[in-house]
Amino acid sequence: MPAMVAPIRIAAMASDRWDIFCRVVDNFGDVAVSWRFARQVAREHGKDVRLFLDDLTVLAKLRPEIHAAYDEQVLERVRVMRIRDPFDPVDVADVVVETFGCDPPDAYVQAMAAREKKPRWINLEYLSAEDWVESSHALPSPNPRLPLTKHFFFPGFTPRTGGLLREESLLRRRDEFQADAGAQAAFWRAIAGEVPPPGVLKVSLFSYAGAPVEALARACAQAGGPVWVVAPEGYAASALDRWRLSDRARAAIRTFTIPFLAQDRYDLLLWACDVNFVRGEDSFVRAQWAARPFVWHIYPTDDGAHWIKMSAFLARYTTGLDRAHAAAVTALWEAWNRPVDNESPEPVRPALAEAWAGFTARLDGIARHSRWWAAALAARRDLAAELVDFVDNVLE
Ligand code: TRH
Repeated sequence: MPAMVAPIRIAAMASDRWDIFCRVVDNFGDVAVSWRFARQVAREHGKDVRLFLDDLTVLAKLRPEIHAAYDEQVLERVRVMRIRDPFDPVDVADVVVETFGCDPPDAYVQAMAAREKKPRWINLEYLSAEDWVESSHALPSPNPRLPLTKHFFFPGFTPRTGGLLREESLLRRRDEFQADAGAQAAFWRAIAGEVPPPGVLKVSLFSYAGAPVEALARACAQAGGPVWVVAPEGYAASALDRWRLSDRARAAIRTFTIPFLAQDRYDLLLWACDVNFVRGEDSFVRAQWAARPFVWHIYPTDDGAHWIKMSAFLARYTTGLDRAHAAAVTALWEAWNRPVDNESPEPVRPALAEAWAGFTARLDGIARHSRWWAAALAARRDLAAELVDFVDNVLE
């Protein structure tokens, strides 16, 4: 069957051609990060970008403009291509980025090796706050068989890493939205059908299965409210829907399970809420740019390494917070990441209700810190700019 190709509208673009490869492991994050990065390299750095995906359904969920059935289409100056098998490596790019070690198709790698001017080859890695990242960042890895060298590029929170994804206009749009009561009211009417009255604590929920959602909802109700809890379609929303509110609870808490939001509208939810529960990698970073208190549900690994990863971030994030506020943040994060079924051998953690009460009692201080933290991160160049500079000026 001939490839389904949408009409190509874009004019010939800048000299440097970038091909970005991403394979969907699970969830949304891998594609979410790859799309954001591709869009930024195309829009802000004028590169001619192709984003190759093995599954377009995830991007279509994040960007409803995408047709999952099309093998080739253009969105926001990015040519979105399906990784077809067999893969026909038409005109290898100047720069090849594989995300999260996804390995471009072998035929493409062979074509890279055959190219007279060897492409610059980057492996864009997962985000971690752990110390070892600094010593691994930008390291070369010569290919054992082919005349090619791959460089590892690590996102991160310190100057000796690749930084974080942050679009040029992001913080300006955030500040405009957070200063515009009308825009926020319109957003709430659109997602909840009404505007939260003044004084309501607005909480957004995005988690993996196993997060103690019901315990949190109960804690919100016990804390006396008023609280609005908003959960886009997913694990947390299903758990909220299953939770049978008692009359007393109904007085203090309102829950809203809403459709999955397009990626750029999800930012509005984070900007509009007072506390954001996020997960994975991309929403974790977006919550930090929202400059609002947040709680991270980290992707659990069987070996428990996720606790080390979370502690490494907490050690950086709580720097500058006094002991009581740092303890309140840590207690809630740890209680939230404790799987509902406490079979695991780990030591007993503070009850979620206690941790929630401690966190909300210190919310003003944590909110101030979240703004300081976002501003400190924003003082650094963003990841796309760092990577383009690395490729154009360091590797060239
Ligand atoms: O979907 P995730 O759990 O993805 C994660 C990461 O890829 C992580 O690196 C990997 O280890 C793990 O999977 C296996 O979480 P993440 O990274 O936050 O990506 C979710 C994306 O979905 C993010 O871009 C925000 C977006 N989103 C929306 O666009 N609309 C929504 O309504 C919601 C709730 C999220």
